[in-house]
Amino acid sequence: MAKTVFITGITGQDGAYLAKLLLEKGYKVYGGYRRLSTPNFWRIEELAIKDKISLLEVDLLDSGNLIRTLNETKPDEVYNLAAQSFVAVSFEKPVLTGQVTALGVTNLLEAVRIVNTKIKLYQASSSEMFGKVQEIPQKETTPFYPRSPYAVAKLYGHWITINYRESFNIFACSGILFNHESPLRGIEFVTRKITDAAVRIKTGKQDCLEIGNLDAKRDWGFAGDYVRSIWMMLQQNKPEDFVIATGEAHSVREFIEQAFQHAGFYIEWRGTGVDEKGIDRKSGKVLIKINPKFFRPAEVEFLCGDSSRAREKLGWKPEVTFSELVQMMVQSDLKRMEKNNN
Ligand code: NAP
Ligand code: F7E
Repeated sequence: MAKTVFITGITGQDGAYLAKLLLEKGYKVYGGYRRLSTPNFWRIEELAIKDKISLLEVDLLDSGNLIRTLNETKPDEVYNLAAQSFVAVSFEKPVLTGQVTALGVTNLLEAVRIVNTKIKLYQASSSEMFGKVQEIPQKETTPFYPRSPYAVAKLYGHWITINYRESFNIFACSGILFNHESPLRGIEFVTRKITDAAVRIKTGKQDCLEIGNLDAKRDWGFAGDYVRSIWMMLQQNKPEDFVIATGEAHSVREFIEQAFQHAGFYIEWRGTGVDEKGIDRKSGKVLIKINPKFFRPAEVEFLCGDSSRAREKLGWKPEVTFSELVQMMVQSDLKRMEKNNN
């Protein structure tokens, strides 16, 4: 019989890719979205799956709403992808971030505990929990050192998931996913901000890109590859936590260089610190400027993951390389620009 799944955060990047994957696998998919005055379904529309998903208004802050949702949908698997997921905003809205990204997880776990402890649950943990890294590369046993209210909230979500597994024998897994990007990435995150800007500058719609810390390094993978891993986690015989990463770290600077190259610009760097500028070699125009408003109160300078456990036990590996990812994102933004002319 076809399995039923309930995904929180269906309007987000991972929600869209995971729903597509599970529909292809024959699941009946329920997707939870929070009510907004203007619906935000562009990702599931772009993947042409909106009509195949049963969409439900669900807020992680409302425990009764979650209990009723699980009672009505009777899922075999629940994927908790909803969160206030933007690190920069978490410094401005630390309480809201804690309510949604931390306590929201407990609301959902409680709903599982009350409705049916046989439901398998996935919790979206994050490499941000490693923060000021205590070991290189980071793996499941690396001690955590969160550096933002977001990372602190995710750490709570991570441990409460483990606690419910140990206390109530719930099949709950936590995936410690490193940064994963795609053409469906939110525009506020650095990768999509860069690819969008490269295309807008190329088409004369923007003069330059204002950016923060050029030297932060991340282990960036492709979201399509990463949602495969989270489904695999729930198909195991016993619940376990996994690090998901490519094992390669690249800087924001490198991401800019490659993205701008795909848009036809060769960036040369001049100056230092906040006065550093990225200049187009051909025209001499300044295309990249530093704006300290994009610096974080506490930065995560370097992340690079070791996903050996997932590769061995799940048989997972990433398919898309860093260069392919950058190219895919620029090309998709170019196509969007041509289609929408904005
Ligand atoms: P995303 O695009 O920002 O999506 C987050 C989703 O959460 C959106 O659908 C959002 O709805 C929803 N949401 C926010 N507050 C909610 C609330 N109170 N109730 C219900 N839904 C709410 O994030 P993503 O990149 O897909 O990431 C998915 C999950 O993985 C998140 O938990 C994120 O923190 C975590 N994660 C992401 C990465 C990464 O690199 N992408 C890495 C590690 C972990 P709206 O559309 O209405 O805002
Ligand atoms: O920043 C630097 C910034 O916002 C990456 C979320 O999905 O991944 C994501 O969190 C780096 C940071 O992602 C700008 O300071 C420089 O060092 O793209 P980001 P993030 O903070 O790594 C983790 C794994 C998650 O769990 C989160 O949900 O880039 N940076 N200049 C900038 N970042 C942004 N956003 N904007 C800039 O202008």
